[in-house]
Amino acid sequence: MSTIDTNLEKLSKSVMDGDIDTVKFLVKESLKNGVNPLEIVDKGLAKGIRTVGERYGKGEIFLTELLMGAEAMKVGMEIISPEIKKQKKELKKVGSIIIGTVAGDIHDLGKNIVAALFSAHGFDVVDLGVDVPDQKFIDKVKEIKPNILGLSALMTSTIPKQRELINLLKSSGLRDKVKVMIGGAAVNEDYARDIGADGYAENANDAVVKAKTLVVSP
Ligand code: B12
Repeated sequence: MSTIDTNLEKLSKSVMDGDIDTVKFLVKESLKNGVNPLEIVDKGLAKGIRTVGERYGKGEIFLTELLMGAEAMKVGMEIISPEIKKQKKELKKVGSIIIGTVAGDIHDLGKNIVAALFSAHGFDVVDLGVDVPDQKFIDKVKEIKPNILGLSALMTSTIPKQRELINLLKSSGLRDKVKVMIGGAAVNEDYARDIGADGYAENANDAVVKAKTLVVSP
């Protein structure tokens, strides 16, 4: 295993341990070694938090440990997000997106990665944050007229909001004015099709690729 892979492995373990100082150190070290920021997220931070989630789901760890892991991931992301945004792939504006986590849901680690990558690829990004009330999404779509509305939801209890929002766009006369993309660990391609979303993506990279096709072929 190379030093880079060893560091990413250690990074993932540090997220699992909620060891913020080591996370900070290893993220900076990996960046210094020229590792792509997205690889640091994927093989280090996100891998760690996914394992924490699995253990929490199986009842192997407590909520405090889940919180500590999430905090460690957040601190790592605070260092990496500006680096992702720096990787501007295109100079001209590609399109615009409003993104947010639906009402009742405060998960934002993944949504923030998606937002950072959209920004790096030349999209204007308006991030409404977490626990966003339905009406706020609608008002912002009216105001900003983005190409895409991105809805993140991580829990089985909050994914119905994505369907509700699509219905609300319809009843507000906005459905044909904006493409809707959905994401989050609890949803998939079939669900996206079922609720009438225009796109689903499993990760930030796919999200940007998919969004670009939606913007060029409306
Ligand atoms: C970290 C975490 C937390 C953190 C959140 C911190 C934060 N700032 O986000 C904390 C500790 C606060 C938390 C709280 C809770 N959590 Co939590 N959490 C997680 C965990 C472990 C990881 C989520 C994560 O960040 N993943 C890493 C990122 C990189 O991946 P991602 O979010 O999937 O995002 C990627 C893709 O999905 C996609 N994507 C994401 N959004 C979007 C949007 C668009 C438009 C697109 C195109 C793509 C896209 O791209 C992203 C990047 O690749 C998950 C486990 C899991 N498997 O998801 C549980 C999990 C989601 N949580 C869960 C639960 C139950 C809770 C709590 C209710 C716990 C409690 N008892 O209080 C609370 C909920 C509070 C609330 N009202 O929202 C459950 C949900 C179960 C379910 N099926 O409903 C899970 C699955 C854990 C479990 N196994 O039980 N949680």
